[in-house]
Amino acid sequence: MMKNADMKGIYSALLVSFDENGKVNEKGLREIIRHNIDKMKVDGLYVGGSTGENFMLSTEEKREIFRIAKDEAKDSIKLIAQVGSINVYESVELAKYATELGYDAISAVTPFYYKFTFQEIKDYYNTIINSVENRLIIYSIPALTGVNMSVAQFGELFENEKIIGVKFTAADFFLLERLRKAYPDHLIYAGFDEMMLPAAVCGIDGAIGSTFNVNGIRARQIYELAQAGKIEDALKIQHVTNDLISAILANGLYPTIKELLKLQGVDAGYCHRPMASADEGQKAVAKEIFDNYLG
Ligand code: MN9
Repeated sequence: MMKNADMKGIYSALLVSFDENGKVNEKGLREIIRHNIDKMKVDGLYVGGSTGENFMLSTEEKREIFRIAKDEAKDSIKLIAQVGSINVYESVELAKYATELGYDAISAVTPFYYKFTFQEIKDYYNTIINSVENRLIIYSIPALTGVNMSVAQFGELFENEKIIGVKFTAADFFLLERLRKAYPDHLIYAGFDEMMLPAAVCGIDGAIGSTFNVNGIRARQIYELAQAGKIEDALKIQHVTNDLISAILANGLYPTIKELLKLQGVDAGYCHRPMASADEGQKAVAKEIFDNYLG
């Protein structure tokens, strides 16, 4: 059996509920976590990612979110803590904290903004994971970070046996296929929910997505049907899913998912400025989206 196979599955990239002033709304955050566990039936949560509006938060707020998520989920599902930051010392602190809390793995986005060399990126990953007794999943999202790594460079990172996989948030299926063939024992998670089926055909081990907070049941169906080789059935569900995702993206990704949660009684709160929360027009569209796809 594949090493680290315990980490396979469907993970929601956890949204965070904020109050109007950008403070974490603990009650709301707990409700989002419960909704994911009880209603979306996900295998795990990816805490502190893009969807968690993480890169706008202080270290203290990131710690608070890790603590609340673990306290609410306990050991009922898998938990991955995204600790990446362009301050590697902050990442180390967060990696230690998440490990103490009992997170099943940590993850770190490729360091962004400055054009770091690959040697610098490698130093960053080894520094983070070698500071803790845990495992690390690379978070690759070139569209937001500008960092593109080759098959060989992933291989250099995977030389550290504590680096167990990658969250692959890209539309590059040639690269995905090459990684799958080259590293059959590493975990590859699809990061774009709208491309889960083609990624599943390439042999992913799971998926991590924002839309699973509201569409987790369909996401699992796509994944499981694809794994069973039932591609046509999976495609039908991907089509409906992508009608939903297209509508969400056109109305504003995170604000709309928060409104869709609120329509189900989950106190998903505000977005964190400078990200704007849904206005009245977006709320009305969210209601239509809900009625069309989730009601
Ligand atoms: O975690 C998410 N990536 C970002 C992965 O939000 C940047 C995806 O789930 C996308 O939100 C989703 C919509 O494009 O696929």
